[in-house]
Amino acid sequence: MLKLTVPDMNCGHCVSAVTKALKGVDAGADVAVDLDTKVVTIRSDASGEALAAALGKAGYESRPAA
Ligand SMILES: [Cu+2]
Repeated sequence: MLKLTVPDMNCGHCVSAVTKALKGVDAGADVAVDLDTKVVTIRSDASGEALAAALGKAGYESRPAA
């Protein structure tokens, strides 16, 4: 399981954009977004690098959540 902090997420639109970007890498990924903490929890076989790169392409910086 991968947890990424995505500081620029602030509304439902961001949640769907982030979710869509991650599912573009792995359609079967399990994505859970917590807008309060801005943490995205991802269950996927894809690499963390590939997932973070897809988020970057969608316009969202991310870093590993503590
Ligand atoms: Cu938004």
